[in-house]
Amino acid sequence: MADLILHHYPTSPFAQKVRTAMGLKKLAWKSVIIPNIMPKPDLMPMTGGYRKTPVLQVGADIYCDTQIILRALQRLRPDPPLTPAGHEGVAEALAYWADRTLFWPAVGVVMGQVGDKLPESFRKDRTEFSGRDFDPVKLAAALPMARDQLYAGLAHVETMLADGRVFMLGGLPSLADVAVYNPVWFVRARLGEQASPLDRLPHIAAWAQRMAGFGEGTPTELSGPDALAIAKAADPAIPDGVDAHDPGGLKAGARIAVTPDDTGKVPVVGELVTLNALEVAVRRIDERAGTVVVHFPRAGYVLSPA
Ligand SMILES: N[C@@H](CCC(=O)N[C@@H](CS)C(=O)NCC(=O)O)C(=O)O
Repeated sequence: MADLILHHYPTSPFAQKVRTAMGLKKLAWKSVIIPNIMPKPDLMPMTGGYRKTPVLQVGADIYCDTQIILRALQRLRPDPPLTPAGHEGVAEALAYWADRTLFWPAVGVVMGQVGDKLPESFRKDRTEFSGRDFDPVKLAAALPMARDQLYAGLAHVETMLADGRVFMLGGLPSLADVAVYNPVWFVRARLGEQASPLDRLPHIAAWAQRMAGFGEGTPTELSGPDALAIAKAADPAIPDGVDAHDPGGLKAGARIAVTPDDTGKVPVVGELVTLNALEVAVRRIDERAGTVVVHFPRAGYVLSPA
């Protein structure tokens, strides 16, 4: 069974989403620490330009974005499930809602308070990454708005937990929990457990302790160059194939670009090998990584001919 190799850095909330899933599943995994700003010289040969954190590597298969990373984890290490039987759709939908609506307000809450303590190189990188000026003064001014948005979103989760259930969907933890834990963890880690608006969400506070209790599984360090050597020595898994009736009309083998629709909008170009409602994957060849297949979720990604 090929190793699970996570390319990440400790302070990344989206990486925490995956590390918590590793803990929930009690997995052993390899940890490659990447820089938190560009350049990322050992990651780019693998992804072909995708620069976000985290990335999961399994041999010569490279999974970009936590949506597809967690689906890959689920397929490769199914027990215990991240999407309990009968709750798959609701778990995925809640996770996507959390990724898209809770993360940025949480970033606003944190950066509105510590933005002025971060180095100029980080501020410059995040301005480029997000297309929005990372100006500590503007971030501090926007703090009340970010706090209110986070409070409004988390209030729904507080309501779910208020009936005494242990996790968001009932007695078992799911993808929905690890996704909501990402922004909650970020605020707790950077500002403390009592930071506003968490101080007004007691059910979430108790649930967050339970989530922290899963830990992060068992990571072992690996270097970036060693991870590249593993990719080069491996063959990608046989791809799922292209849905001939996909509404976009793209055909297997087409040369396409896959680009995130929100931040870090760097196109990844390759030959289309998988396309369905949930996934798009391209094959590409790199001098250092060899032949790799780079997988993305379909939601949140723009496909164009290249
Ligand atoms: N939709 C992506 C979002 C990932 C994301 O935005 N990650 C942040 C860190 S938490 C990032 O890439 N920041 C810039 C960087 O690490 O270079 C996912 O689910 O993985």
